[in-house]
Amino acid sequence: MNARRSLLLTALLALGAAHAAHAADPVKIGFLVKQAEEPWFQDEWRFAEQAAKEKGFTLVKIGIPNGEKMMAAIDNLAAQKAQGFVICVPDVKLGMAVERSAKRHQLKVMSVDDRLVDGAGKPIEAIPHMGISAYEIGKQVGQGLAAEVKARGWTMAEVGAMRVAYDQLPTARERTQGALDALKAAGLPEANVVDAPQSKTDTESAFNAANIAFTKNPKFKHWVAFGLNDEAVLGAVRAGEGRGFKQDAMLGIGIGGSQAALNEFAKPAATAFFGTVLISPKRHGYETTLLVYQWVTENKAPPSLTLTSGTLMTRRNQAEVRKQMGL
Ligand code: FCA
Repeated sequence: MNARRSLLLTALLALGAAHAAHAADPVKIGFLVKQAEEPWFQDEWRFAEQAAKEKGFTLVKIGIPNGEKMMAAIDNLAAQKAQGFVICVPDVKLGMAVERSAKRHQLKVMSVDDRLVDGAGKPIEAIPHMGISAYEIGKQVGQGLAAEVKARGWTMAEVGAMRVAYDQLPTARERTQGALDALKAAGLPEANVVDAPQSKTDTESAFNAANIAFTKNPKFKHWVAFGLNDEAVLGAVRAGEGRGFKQDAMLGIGIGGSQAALNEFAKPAATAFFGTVLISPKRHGYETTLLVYQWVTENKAPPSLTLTSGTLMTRRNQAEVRKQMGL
């Protein structure tokens, strides 16, 4: 009995020592994003830095535009003795690879914005996630467009609805579905929906996609445009301008509300970029990083799923809305 007890004690002491040694390592947390040049991700990084500064840990920011760079970045974090990371992957189908690599390196991982899926396309529940309430936010986009269509006295039958689409990404599909459902509920005929599939989630790809869609659908007098983010809608708006659809003939509402949208609102004359649903880079950057920090230092795992909300922001009410959101 005694021998067994002392053995147990030794084991406990050893465990404690190992834990203490671990706790003494400086905390290092990675923040990996798929599109480092996009203002939304720049904002997430900025807020993640704020968490690092407050808590006194090191933040390692790495851009991961493809799977190869992503795998190298995770290995790199492990080699630097990081303990965990937040990730927005270049392709959600890389989910299993992320999970395996994190496990192998004993790194805590949490996803942000784009939820990882397994081989069957199901969300990987074991990886905590913070994303936006995509469908609801999409609905806000659609309702905002419908309200402005009405305010301008346009007839829905004459309005083409351009869905800048990136359907391989579930959150993107849900966002545009929400917008479509709201527009249809407001009287948009199904036949007026025009898909403009983009090959990447940036402005240039959206511009190219929208140009093709305009060419194929010359019959509409007015246009509304929506997509997964501000870049998608900006691409459509720029393409519209090239076709003679300026702000009096076209309306777009994006999702994001970071610098890309603000630059557009700052132009002296209004463009067809009517508004955006402002989402919170602070929650997605600061809060996720803090959650991983607490996971590393207190062994407290983040909630498995957090969905954040948004607020419609237009050129008119931008200052007020940003203030309300603490930006
Ligand atoms: C996705 C989009 C980004 C941003 C984020 C919240 O990752 O690609 O533009 O909208 O969700």
